[in-house]
Amino acid sequence: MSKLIGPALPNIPWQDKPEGCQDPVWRYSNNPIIGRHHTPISNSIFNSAVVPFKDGFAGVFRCDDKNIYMNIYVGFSKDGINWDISTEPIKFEGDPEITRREYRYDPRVCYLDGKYYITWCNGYHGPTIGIGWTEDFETFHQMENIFLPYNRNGVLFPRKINGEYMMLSRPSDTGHTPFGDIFCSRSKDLTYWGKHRYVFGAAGAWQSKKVGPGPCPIETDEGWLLIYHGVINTCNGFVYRMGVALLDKDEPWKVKERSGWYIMGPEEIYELAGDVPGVTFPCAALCDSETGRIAIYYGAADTVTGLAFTTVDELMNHLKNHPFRPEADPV
Ligand code: BMA
Repeated sequence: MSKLIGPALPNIPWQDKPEGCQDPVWRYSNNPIIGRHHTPISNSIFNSAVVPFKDGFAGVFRCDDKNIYMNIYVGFSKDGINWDISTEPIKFEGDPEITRREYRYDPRVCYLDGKYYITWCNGYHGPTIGIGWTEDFETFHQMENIFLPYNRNGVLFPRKINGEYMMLSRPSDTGHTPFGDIFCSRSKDLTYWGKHRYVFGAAGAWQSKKVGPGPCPIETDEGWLLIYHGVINTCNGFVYRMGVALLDKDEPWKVKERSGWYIMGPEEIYELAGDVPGVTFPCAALCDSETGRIAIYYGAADTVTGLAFTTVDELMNHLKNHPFRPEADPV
C-alpha cells in the first residue's frame, strides 16, 4: 500500500473500478462531463484544470470560442462533475505588456502557499508559460512569463522542495512541435527561474515523438507521481496517450520509474472523433489521501472534457508490472 501525502478529499468525484476491468485507469460512465457546446460561446472545452475550493470545486477551463480564439475561463461545481462555466474569459490584473492576450490555453491550477496559481501556455511572441494567481477565483493577477518562448505545459509542484519552487515544462517550437522532453526548473520567488534539469524524454513507441507533464505532481511516500502525455506520430497525425512516472521526492528531476505501457489512450468515440481526433490530454488530478483515490480530468479530441479514475496503488502497481525497459524490447 502506497500513501498519498496531502489533505483528505471526502467529496472527490468517484466511481469504483468496473468488474473485469484490467486497466489501471477507468472512465466515468457518463463521459464526457463537459460537452463542446456547454456554454453559448464555446466551440470546445477541454484540457482544463480543477481544484477543491470552499465546499466544492473551482476550475480554469480552456475554451475555444466560436471564433476559435483560445482562452481560459473560470468555473465552479459542487460535485466536480456538473460545472457552471463563465462566458467571459478570465481578466488578469497586471502590467498590460504582460496581460495583453495573444492566446491562452491548457491551464493547470496549483494550490501553493495559500494561493491558487494558474499556469498556462501563453502567447507572447510565440508560446511560453504564463503564470498568475487568485485567492477567490474572482480577481486574478498575472505575473511575468516564466520562460522565454518557446515552451508549453508549465506545471508547478504543490510545495517548495528544499526551499525552492519547482516547475516542469516542455520546451517547444512555434507550431505543432515534433519533439518534446520534460525539464525541471527551480526558483526562489516564482519570478526568476534557473537550474534547468532534464527529467525524461520521448522514447519507446506510444511516447516516441514527445512527452509533457500533465497534472501537478502528486506527492506519495515513495516520491512524486507524475501523470504525463506521450505522443506517437502516425500516418494520420499525432496520437496523445497518458503515462505515469515516479520522480524522486527531493530531486524530482531524477526518475525512479516510468511506465512502459500507457495508462490510458484514445478509445472511446469522443476521444477518437472531434476537432483533433485521437487525443487524451490530462491537465488536473484530484486526490483523496484518506482512500488513495485519484480523479483525472482530461481533454478528449481537443473538443470535450472527460473524467477518469485511478488510485495510488493502481498507478504504483502499473509502474511495477509494466516499467519502461527499452533494452528488453524485441529488435
Ligand atoms: C498540443 C496542444 C494541446 C492539444 C494537443 C493536441 O500541442 O496544442 O492543447 O491538446 O496539441 O492537439
